[in-house]
Amino acid sequence: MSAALPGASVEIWNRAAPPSDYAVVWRPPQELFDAQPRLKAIFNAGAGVDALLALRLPDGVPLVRLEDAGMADQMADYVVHAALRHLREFDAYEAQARERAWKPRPPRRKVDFPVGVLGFGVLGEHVARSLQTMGFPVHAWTRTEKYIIGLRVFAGEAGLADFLRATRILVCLLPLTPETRGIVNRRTLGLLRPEAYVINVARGGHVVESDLVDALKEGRIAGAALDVFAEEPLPSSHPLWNQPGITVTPHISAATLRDEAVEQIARKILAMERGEPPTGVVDPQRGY
Ligand code: OXD
Repeated sequence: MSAALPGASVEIWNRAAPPSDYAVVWRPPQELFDAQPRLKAIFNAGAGVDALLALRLPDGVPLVRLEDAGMADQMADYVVHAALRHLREFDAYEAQARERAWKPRPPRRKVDFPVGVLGFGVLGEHVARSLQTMGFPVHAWTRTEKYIIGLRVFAGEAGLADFLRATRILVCLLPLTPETRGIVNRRTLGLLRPEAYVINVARGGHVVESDLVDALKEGRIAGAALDVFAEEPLPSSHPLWNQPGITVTPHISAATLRDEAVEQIARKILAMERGEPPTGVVDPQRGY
């Protein structure tokens, strides 16, 4: 940040830090905001702001999230990989290879694996387009009505059931808000196409983990690739660790890239200093 903003005084936050104009944060303590009365903006060094919105933030100070900043590509890699790995049954081939079993399985076609992307922000759109480029049929679900070229969109509570019925691979890329918490649950999993697969790269709070495990055990879904969990790090005793069909990764689907994040935040600070409003400002009512 110092290199990107010559002339600015940049400090690691500490309790005795003087009042600052801008805060760049990731999961900060409440104390930081209580001790910083003069902030002009808060920059979140990530895409999801759920942890921040759980705090008491100063009134009227814009909260700005990262927009892409190198995360969309990583997210697309992760989701496309998980979808292909499921489609082409690599888990089964890896198990067969351990037994030295040469056993080709019947081919599966992408057309039979329509992907439903929950959430269509910057990351959701890039992921959806990447899946389309790979040849998957893709549709999306958004909170409010949207017209998106070349992609079927289901909207709102009214569109959710039809969205799920059309989905065999469910990708969650929603912000975590009171409305979206627990959205992947027994009822919604039950509406998916048979042998559905779930990819969660958003927040653990979107998925009712016990419902997911039950759906898997009861054969209602085929499996899941999970990058995020209700409790992180995932406790070593958690049943998700050794559930056949579930792939666990440690919240790595899209890391904040330092150079990209610094460049974006510095650009927005400079814009604000010129009196221009930054993009990516969170609407606290909406929750993203
Ligand atoms: C983010 C994250 O929100 O890394 O950026 O989870």
